[in-house]
Amino acid sequence: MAAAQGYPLLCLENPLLDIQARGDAALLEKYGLKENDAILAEEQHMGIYEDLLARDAKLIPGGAAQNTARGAQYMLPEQSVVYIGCIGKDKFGDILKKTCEEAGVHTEYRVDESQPTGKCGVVITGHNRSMCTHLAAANEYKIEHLKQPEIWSLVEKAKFYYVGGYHLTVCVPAIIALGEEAAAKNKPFMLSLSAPFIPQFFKEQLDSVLPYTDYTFCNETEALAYSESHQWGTEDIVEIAKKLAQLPKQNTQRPRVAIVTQGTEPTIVAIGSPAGLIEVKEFKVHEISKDAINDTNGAGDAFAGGFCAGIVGGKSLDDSVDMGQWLASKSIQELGPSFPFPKQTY
Ligand code: 26A
Repeated sequence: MAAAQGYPLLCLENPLLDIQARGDAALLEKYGLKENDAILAEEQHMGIYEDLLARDAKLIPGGAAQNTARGAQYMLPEQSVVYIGCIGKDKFGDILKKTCEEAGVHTEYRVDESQPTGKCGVVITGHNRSMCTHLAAANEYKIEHLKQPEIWSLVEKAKFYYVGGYHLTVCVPAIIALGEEAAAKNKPFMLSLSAPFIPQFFKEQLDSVLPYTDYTFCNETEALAYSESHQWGTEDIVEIAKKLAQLPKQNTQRPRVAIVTQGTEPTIVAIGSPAGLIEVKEFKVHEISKDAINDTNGAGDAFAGGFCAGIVGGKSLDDSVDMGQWLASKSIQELGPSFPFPKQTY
């Protein structure tokens, strides 16, 4: 049952179950995958899930923004986060729902009767992960679901929004509806670029929602892909962050903050201003020894989760970045996009 007072943070994207196993160069080559990438599965990729299961794959709840939702809830008081997306009527869907419940995240899934729950094949090689996603039911999210009175009332009650950029492949009108609501009521709207293929192949969709963003997250490869697809002519991450921060904005009451994570390198934060002056800050990551890393799948989602927890909790920008880096360092010590249990405190 939805809490009468709603949930301060509302997250939207594609609920997926990760099928994750260690792989090797031969497996990557068989499916034409790069060692560190995220793609949408096509016909020729469909065998990868069986291949991963044959390698003793683990089933781990995933979906980038669903990971972020669980991460934010990990650091916030109870009943702080609601997550929406579309699952199938099957065992995988049940696993996702249960995991969110256990993590304290309230879900309002649309359940599609015809498609199975989406899945993401994750091939781990060393500290890299290659992801191949079959969206299936996740692709069936429709604006009508968001506009149902009981869902829209949660949208109105929310005070912060986080959308995974991967949803740009699914339902742009839903993202815009959230962006409009956020801008009209001066509520922060946060979006991750998610993967290089989003600025490359979903450029128009991305550019139609970027004006709504108050916080824009990406990693260095996504920043470079954005710069390239927009012919900015620069590979300098600080320059790209500054340009992202200065892109046109719907809600002029807030500056845009562009946040670029770079693996173990410092996180770059650029803060725009109406006068065109841009402040740039750098934050060192929370270092852990290489041996302590389990896998980096979901590191960026965890960063966004910790950061959102900071913003929702009324913390400063600097503190929120630090919370993101703390949660990311915790997540990469776990298998897949998970967080330590019993709960550790920041
Ligand atoms: C549309 N695509 C490609 C995707 C995803 C995705 N989540 C939503 N949509 N491709 C991979 N992921 C998720 O990213 C997480 C790691 O950042 C995986 O499910 C994984 O949990």
